[in-house]
Formats: sequence, structure tokens, C-alpha cells
Amino acid sequence: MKTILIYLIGIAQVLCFSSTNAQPSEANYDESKVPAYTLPDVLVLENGEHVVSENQWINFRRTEILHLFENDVYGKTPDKKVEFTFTTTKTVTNFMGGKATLKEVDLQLQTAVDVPIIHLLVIVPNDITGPAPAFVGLNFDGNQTIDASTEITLAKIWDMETRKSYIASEEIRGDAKTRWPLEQIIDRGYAVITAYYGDIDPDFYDGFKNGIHPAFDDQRNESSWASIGAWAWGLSRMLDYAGTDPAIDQEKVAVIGHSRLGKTALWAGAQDQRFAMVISNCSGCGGAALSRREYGETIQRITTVFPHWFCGKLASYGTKINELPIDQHELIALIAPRPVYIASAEDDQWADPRGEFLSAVAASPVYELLGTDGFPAKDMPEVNQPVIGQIGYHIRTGKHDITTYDWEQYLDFADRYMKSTE
Ligand code: GTR
Repeated sequence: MKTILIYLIGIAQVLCFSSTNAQPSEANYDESKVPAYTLPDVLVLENGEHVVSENQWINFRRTEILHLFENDVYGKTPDKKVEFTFTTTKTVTNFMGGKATLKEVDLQLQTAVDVPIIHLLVIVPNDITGPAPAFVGLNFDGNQTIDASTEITLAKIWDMETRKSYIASEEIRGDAKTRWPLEQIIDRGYAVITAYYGDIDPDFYDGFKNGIHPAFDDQRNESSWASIGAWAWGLSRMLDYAGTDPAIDQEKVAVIGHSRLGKTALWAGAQDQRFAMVISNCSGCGGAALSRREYGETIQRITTVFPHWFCGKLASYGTKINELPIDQHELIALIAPRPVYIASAEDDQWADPRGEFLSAVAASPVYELLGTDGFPAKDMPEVNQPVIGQIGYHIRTGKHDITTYDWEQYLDFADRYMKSTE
């Protein structure tokens, strides 16, 4: 419910933004009004040289693109290492009628600075032999929303308006259960690791004081990491956790996210090559959608309404998007050759489904250079007709959400690439 509310507030904010700003006057939903643009060539180095070998991609062009995303879009994840510990606080071996084991694990940074504990919820199928492949993803309103079970500890969540945190009420147990079809995931042999994104950094502009940033930031600049960067850092720590749990196969972990958390999943997967698979659900602007298309949400709008998501520098490209030295197809390319799935929804024009599809098309040459089939489509598929290659894509009927239909495709995609063939 709350996520829908945040989304509606976002839409309301854009209307407000439109009426008080001369440019853009309103969001564009007309294909014929998409400005002419030329995408930066993902396979041309900044010195103009063409990338024709895997070595050139891996050692030169990939590094260049990663630096550009750090510098101009998401900010740089600090090199500073802060030690952390995992402490299991609860284990329930007969969760879901005995199908799964539930664990709650505290992730605590070892720092003198006061930073929050990140509460991981881990659910592993009981009925499998060997360590389970897993989906790692953040949730919007606390771990208790993914399932109605009273075994799950109520989270301390942030109120966006008062900017204070409070213990979630019993009433929101299971609120996001359609977004986390646990029965289906566990029955297919996958584990789930999730955490509340607000444990890592609250989703409002607070000068980066209330999340994990203070443990890392000595001083900040226009390319410093922001909220998406911190959330992505958290996803990597959840992957670290997978490596400590013998019930999970750390080499078969897909990172998944919806909407702003889809942007986050892409950035996490781009930076941390240990993720075996990346899934972006309705990630839109600043996620899978091409920024230069200016269809639906734009960089100008997103950096105005959500100034804390990206590094400060991104806002400077709001009125001159063609000067941004990269575009989002290059974020997808950073994931290559690992499988990536991009999903859009027909009624989610705000997220620019076509722009998400075109990112997949434009990232394909890198996947092909690295010896995979890349993305096997040039034309947008019909609704509910997934296109599957090393890059997968679908546009489903319906609205901005993550649904059982989406999960069915992700589970099939994961079976295809992450299940061992023995
Ligand atoms: C919207 C925002 C989108 C998307 C969405 C969400 O308000 O404009 O970029 O991230 O929120 O995360 O639900």
C-alpha cells in the first residue's frame, strides 16, 4: 500500500514540478516527440578506438564505463572497508509448514559511528539436496510485509512525512506478499534473502546522516554515492551473507529489484560481478530506460524530486541530457556476460517500456562480443511474449508492479542459467 502511495506522491510531485518549471512543461508520452538522439557507442573507447576483443572490453572499456557511472550517475561506492558481522538472531526450521527454514540475521557494521543494524530475512527450502540458488532483493516496507507469518519480526520503518522511525504495525504483515510469491519460489528450490531498504538508508534527503553513509564518508562531493549507491552496497553485503550460509550457493545468486529498487539491483549487479544474474522489474528512468529518450520520467525530473537517489552531478545534465557521456544501455552492458532480465509493464509508461527494451537492444553487442547470444530481438515484442537470450525481456499487461507473472518468467530464467545441469 505504502509503496503505491509513494508512487502516487511521485506522480503528484511531477505534476507540481511541471506547473512550476518552464521545462519540461509536462511528461512526454508521444513517441513522435522523443527528441532525436545518438547513443554513446558502448564499444568505442573514449579515445575513439573500437573495442573488438574481450580483453579490450574487460580491461579498458568496461572500466571506463563503470567510472562514468560512478562519476556522473550513482556516485562512487567508497573504497574504504568497514568490518561487519552477521549474527543469527532467530531460526525457525518448520517455516511454511515445514517447507522452509527461516532465519533472521543482524548485519552490523563495526564502527564507532552510530549506524543502523541491517536486518536480513533468509528463507531457504528444506527439501533440496545441496546449497540452494537464491534471489537477493530489498523490500520497501519491512521484512514482515513479504509474508503474513508472525514469525517475522516487525521492522522499524521510516515515516516519510515525519521522518521518524517507528515499529511497523501488525496490520501490514503480508502487505507485499504478492510481490514475493514465497510458495512458488521455495517450491522451485530457491532461497530468498531480503532486507528493508530503509535499514540501509532512509528514502528521503537527510544529508546522508541516517543510514550507513556516516560510517564511510569523510567528506562528500558531487560524485559521492547517494541512496541508490548505499542500497546497492547493502545488496552486496547480503551476497556476502550467502557465502557464510552453507544452505545457500553463493555462486548462484540473482539480484532482483522493483522500481527504484530495480535501478538499485542493476547498479549492484553492474558493480559486483559475483552476482550470477540481475533482474530489473519496472526500473524505468535511472534504471533500464534510456535517459536520452525523455519519454515519461526524465533525468531532470527525477533528480529534482528525488535528489538523494543519485550523485549530485547527475542533476547538472537535466537540461542537457545529450552531454551525459553515458546512457543506461551501458549499465546493462556492465553486467555482461552474466544473464540479465529487464521487465516492463504496459500501463507503466512513466518508466518508458520502449526505452527499457531499446537498452537491451543496444547492450547486446557487448554480450555478443563476450560470446553469448545477447538479445535476440530488434523489434518490441507483443505483451506477455518474453524474448529470451542472455538478455531477457518482457512487457506484461498491467501496471507498475511486480507480479506472479513476472516471477514465473524470472524463475524460468533462473532455471535456465543458474540451476546446475548435473
Ligand atoms: C516513482 C519514481 C520512479 C520509480 C517509482 C518507485 O515515483 O518516479 O522512478 O522509482 O517511484 O520506486 O516506486
